[in-house]
Amino acid sequence: MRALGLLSVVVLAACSSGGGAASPAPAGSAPAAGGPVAVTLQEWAVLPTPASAAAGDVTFQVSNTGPEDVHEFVVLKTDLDAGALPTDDTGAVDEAGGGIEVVDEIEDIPVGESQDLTVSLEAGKYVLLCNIYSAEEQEAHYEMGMFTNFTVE
Ligand SMILES: [Cu+2]
Repeated sequence: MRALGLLSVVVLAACSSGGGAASPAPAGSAPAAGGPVAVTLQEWAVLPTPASAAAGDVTFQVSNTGPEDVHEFVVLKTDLDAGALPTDDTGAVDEAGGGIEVVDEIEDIPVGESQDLTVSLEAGKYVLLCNIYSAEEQEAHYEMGMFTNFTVE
């Protein structure tokens, strides 16, 4: 029994210390920490599943389900709450504003389409949002509710 216990400890250690980007997850393995994050963009929400990820390379699989508007996907590193970001006159987030740092983004995802974005994230607090402003409709998608907090552990 004792030997078995030791063995499992060794196996766990080997798994957690392994890898980096060069080792793809084995096919058929259950999604775990480090798996992709599915994100739905819609009027008016940003819905990540799960709402957190392990530090390292994180892949967001982003789908715009509309039903009508083009959306974008922005990853911000910030300690601010998702609903309290600095905004400009239109109500869109000021991406050069204090306390936020743009990590990366996917611009203009048409309704019904999906795109992936892989970014290297350290542990901390993040915000995922759509920062489109439609002059025609005078709608800042951020103001309409397209934001959410996201945690990297
Ligand atoms: Cu949007």
